[in-house]
Amino acid sequence: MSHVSELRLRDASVEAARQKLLSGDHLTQEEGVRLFDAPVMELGRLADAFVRDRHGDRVFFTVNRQLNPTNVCVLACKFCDYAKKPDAPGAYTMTKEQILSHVDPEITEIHIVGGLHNKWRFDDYLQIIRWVKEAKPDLSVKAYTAVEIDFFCRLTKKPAEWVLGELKAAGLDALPGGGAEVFSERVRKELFKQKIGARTWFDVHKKAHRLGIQSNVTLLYGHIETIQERLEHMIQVREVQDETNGFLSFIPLAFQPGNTGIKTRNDFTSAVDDLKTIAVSRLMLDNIPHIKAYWVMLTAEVATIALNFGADDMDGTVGEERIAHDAGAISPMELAKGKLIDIIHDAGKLPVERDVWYNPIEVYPAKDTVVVSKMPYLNSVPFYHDFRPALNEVKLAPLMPSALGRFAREGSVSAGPL
Ligand code: V47
Ligand code: SF4
Repeated sequence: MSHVSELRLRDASVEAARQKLLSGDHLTQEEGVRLFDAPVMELGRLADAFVRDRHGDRVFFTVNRQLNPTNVCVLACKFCDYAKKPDAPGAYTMTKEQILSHVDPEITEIHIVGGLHNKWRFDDYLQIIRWVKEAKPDLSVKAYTAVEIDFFCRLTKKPAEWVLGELKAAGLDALPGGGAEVFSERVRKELFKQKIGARTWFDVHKKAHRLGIQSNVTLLYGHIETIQERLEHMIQVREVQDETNGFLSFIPLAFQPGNTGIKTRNDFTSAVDDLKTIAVSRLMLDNIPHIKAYWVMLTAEVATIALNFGADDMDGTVGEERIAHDAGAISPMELAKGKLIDIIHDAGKLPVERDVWYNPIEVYPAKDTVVVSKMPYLNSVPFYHDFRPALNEVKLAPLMPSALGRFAREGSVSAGPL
């Protein structure tokens, strides 16, 4: 029995989606459109049941820093308030010292993304990875979007496989999901016509997956795109995932209007639209392991609720983020680790600190909470068959045997088949 199979729903479209998912089939674009029109709470119940079947009560986070080494960019995407021309006021290029000041001792992951600098060579970008890895060899490095990788191919006149191989040798661990925007030629021509489209973006990610570099994928929503275009975007991602299985997480990015002129300054996406987009992403992308509630763009408040609408990852502590904040994001620059843990407890979930590949590093149950490890193996099914903890104080955490043994020894997990 699963949460999805036991769920009783009143809305016909959400119930039809439930039946379809139980049969193991992907939802169609039309079914996705109907979900966007469905009552938000019903949609949330199905997405939450779906995510509970996969991840139990776990919500992942990481102790990370965002590093945006330069905002100088040869492109000028209309939705981007971050990029500057080289001589424009506010243009910056970090020194080695400034870059290394982002490598705090407590972080386990660094996320590097920035502009396409008019003077930098590929080696300057490689050097940044080498510096941070030298400073902290156990740091996970998630760096450079497909847009940057394609730029490096142009700079070096080498194929993406070579560029990715060099980055990997320098210490790259995973690719972030940026630069995907919306995979619609109509939107591309309107908002970012100089930038790579869907074909090149997917080509880079497929090549990375083949080289054993896993990646994320984003959707920039809440500007001029239609609901149909959001769903087409999700379906394209799902098709590539069926082929490569290399995507770790899907990240809906709520558009920050800032001074872009696309919308007025305070015309942020509504919380209902944010929650529906998270929930529909969870249900459409049934082959992607994780959905991220990126609090920087959603706000911490909406991200907290999103953890009951299908999201199972909060990204991380982040620190000094520039892209969203230059476009007027109202979230703080950083959330302390303790605050992230509190947010996840507030959502009634179990905080799990992770590495870039979602291996659990630490489990943080709330006071008086009992954590039971639900082993994700078929031979463990009898153990859990009738196990339906009625109390909110019992949290389920699917864990592999090695992790279960370690957390049981450390005392953060109370029971499980050992
Ligand atoms: O590609 C630019 C977006 C992205 C705006 O992989 C904007 O774990 C909203 O990709 N409003 C970069 N978004 C950020 C990104 C990301 C963030 C968090 C986690 C991960 C991950 C990736 O930011 C860009 C672009 O799509 N962006 N301008 C704006 N005004
Ligand atoms: Fe440059 Fe990226 Fe901004 Fe486009 S979104 S202008 S490529 S920094």
